[in-house]
Amino acid sequence: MQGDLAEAARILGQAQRIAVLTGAGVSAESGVPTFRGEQGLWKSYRPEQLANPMAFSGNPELVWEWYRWRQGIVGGCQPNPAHHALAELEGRGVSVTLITQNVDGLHRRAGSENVLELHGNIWRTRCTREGKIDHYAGELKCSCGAWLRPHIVWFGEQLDPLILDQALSAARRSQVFLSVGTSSLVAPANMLPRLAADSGATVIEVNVEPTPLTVDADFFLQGPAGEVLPRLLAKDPPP
Ligand code: BJW
Repeated sequence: MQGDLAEAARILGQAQRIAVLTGAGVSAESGVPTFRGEQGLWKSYRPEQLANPMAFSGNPELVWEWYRWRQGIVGGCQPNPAHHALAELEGRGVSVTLITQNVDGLHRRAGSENVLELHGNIWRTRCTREGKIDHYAGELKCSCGAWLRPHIVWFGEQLDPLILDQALSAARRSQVFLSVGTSSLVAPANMLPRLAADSGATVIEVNVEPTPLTVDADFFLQGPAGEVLPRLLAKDPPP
């Protein structure tokens, strides 16, 4: 019973508390490359080689060059029907917590407000000496003279404990947990659907291909998020 969109839509429509986890796939149709596809490569580096603190301390200019390239892509992208469908869901008077692994800011640009950015935001910087967080303004050095770094959670780094706590509690409280466009490979985000399921939630996965979560999901709706979500979240879902 993995692919029944109408039944999944019916259960979603009755839920009062919904948690949504999104990954790079939700922004793919906006033109933002995913991490683990061929498109995710830049100058033959894999994201894991650049998105880590060792890479930054060894060559901050190279890591910043990658982030500026990505800022250029994201800056030219617009939210797609998947982002808009999720923003519209928030306006329906039910509790919706949107937990995203994406750093592109497209959910907020689509109008979602209750957003937890688990892995940070590409438009913010953090001083490597003082920890001060700011909007990216083109500068790579702080006024104190230290390097600014992207305010992003790299491999081997801990997530903001406050944001992670909020995500864990939203997963535990949810009646429906929706996982969209994520490979479900990266921890601790990939633990959230299982936590929700253990707390009694119905887990619905939307992806173009199966992931390690698929066997445990109650529903697996295969297809592009920009096509599946507007149907799944329609006010009058198909009978
Ligand atoms: C579509 C679609 C369409 C396509 N519609 N679907 C060894 C060394 C170091 C760390 C570890 C290690 N082993 C394990 C770890 C832990 C590590 C981890 O999980 N690694 C795994 C890869 C094995 N995790 C961490 O390091 C985390 N920290 C941590 O655990 O701290 C603990 C700790 C405790 C004590 C001390 C110290 C630490 C931090 C993880 C941070 C992840 N950061 C990144 C990089 C951010 C950089 C940046 O953006 O610049 O975040 S990794 C990268 O993966 C990025 C993403 O947010 C994240 C998830 O990827 P996502 O979103 O799932 O994308 P893809 O590309 O993988 O998948 C896209 C999916 O969409 C696919 O399934 C497609 O099919 C689908 N799709 N089009 C619907 N139209």
